Amino acid sequence: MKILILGADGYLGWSMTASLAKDNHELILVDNYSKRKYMEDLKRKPLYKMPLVPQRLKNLKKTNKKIIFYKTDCSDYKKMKAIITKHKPDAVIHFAELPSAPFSMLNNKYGWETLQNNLQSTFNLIHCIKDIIPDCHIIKLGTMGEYGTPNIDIEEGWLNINHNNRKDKFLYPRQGSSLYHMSKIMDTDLIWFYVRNYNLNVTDLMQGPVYGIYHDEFEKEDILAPTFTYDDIFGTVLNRFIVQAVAETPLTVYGSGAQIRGYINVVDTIKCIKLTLKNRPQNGELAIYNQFTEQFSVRQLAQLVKKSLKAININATISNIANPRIEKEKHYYNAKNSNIEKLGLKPLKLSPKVIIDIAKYVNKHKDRIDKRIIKPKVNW
Ligand code: USQ
Repeated sequence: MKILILGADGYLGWSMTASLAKDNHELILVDNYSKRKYMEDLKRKPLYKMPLVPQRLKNLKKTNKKIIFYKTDCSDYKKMKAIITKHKPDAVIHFAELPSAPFSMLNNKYGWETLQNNLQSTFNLIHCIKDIIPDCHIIKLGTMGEYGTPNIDIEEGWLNINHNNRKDKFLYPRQGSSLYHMSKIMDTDLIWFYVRNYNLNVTDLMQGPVYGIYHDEFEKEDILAPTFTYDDIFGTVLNRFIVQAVAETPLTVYGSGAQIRGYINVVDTIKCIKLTLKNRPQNGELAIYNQFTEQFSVRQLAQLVKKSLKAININATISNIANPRIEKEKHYYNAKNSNIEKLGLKPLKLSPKVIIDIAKYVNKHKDRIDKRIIKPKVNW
C-alpha cells in the first residue's frame, strides 16, 4: 500500500514507520519536529536522543527504498494539500498531534497551541481527503481519555439510546480531563461531521496510555529506536515508573493511586493499526475501537514494577505524592475493548518479563537519566 504517516518522528509514528517499512509498503512521512522543539524549550529530554529522520532513513532504505520524508507542519493547509495531491495515498495514519495532558495545562500559550495544532492538523487532513481522494482510509489516534471516568460501562465509541420509546445511536458521551483530551474530543466531532456528510471512511482509535519500546529486528540498531520519554510532561506513567526504578528514585504515584486506565504495549499499538489498515470501514462509516488490552490502577502498576524488578536486583520504592491533576481517584471503570480482538489481536499482556525487558533497555541509557525532570511540576 501507499501510506502517508503524519507525525512520523514520534514515539508511535517512528515505531509504525519502521514496522511498515519492513513490510515493504511505500511510505510518505511527514513531521515538523515540533515535539522535539517543545521538549527543548521546556528543558525536557528523551532517554535516547534520536538522530533526525533523514539520517535514520539511510538505514531503513537499506531494505526499503520507497520512503520519502517531508519536514512539514500539518497545520499548513497549502503544504498538506500539495503532498496529498502529489502522492494520493491509499491510507493516512494521523499521529501529528501534541500528545500531552500536562503540556496542555501548563499555561494559556501551550493550552491554545494544543487545541489549535490538533484541531487544525485534523481539519486540514480531512478536508484534503474529501476534496482530493475521498476513498482514502484515514486512521486517527484518539484517546480513551475522551470518555473520562463515567459511572457506567464505557462502550466502543457509540451508545444506543432509548428515549421516550424511540431509539438512536450517538457518539458515547465524552468528558475530557485536560485541554489535550478536549482537543481529541473536538477532533472526533469534526471527523464524524465529515464522515456523515461526505461519505468518507475513517477509523478512530481510542488508545489508553502506551508503554514499552518497539521491538523488532530494527531495534538492534540503536539509530532506529524510537524516542522514549520519562519526564513529568511527556512521559506516560508505566515508562516513567520503570525509569524511576532504574534511577533509584521513588515511583511517583499521584494521590491514592486508585485511578484506573486501560493500558497497551506499543508492540500491540502497531499490531492494532496494521489490523485496521487491512479492515477499511465502508464509505460513510466511522469505525471506533477502544485500543487498550488491560485495565490497571496506578497503584497496581507501581506494585507490579516493584515486584518484577526485584528479580534483577532493583529495589524500587513507592511514594504517594499529592496529585497534581484534577481527576477522580476512586471511580468505576469498565471499558469494552473486544472490537480489536475480533479483528485478530492477540494481546501482549503486561508481565514481569515485559517490565524487565523495558528496564534492561532503560538501563543501557541509565547515565542519561536526568532526575531533575522526573517530579511533576505542572498542577491544575
Ligand atoms: N500518573 C501517576 N504518576 C505519574 C504519572 C501519571 O500516578 O508519574 C497517573 C495519572 O494521574 C493518571 C495515569 O497515571 O491517572 C495516567 O497518566 P499518564 O500521564 O500516563 O497518561 P495521560 O496524561 O492520561 O495521557 C497519556 C498520553 C496521551 C494518551 C493518554 C491515554 O500522554 O497521549 O492519549 O495517555 S488516556 O489516559 O487513556 O487518556
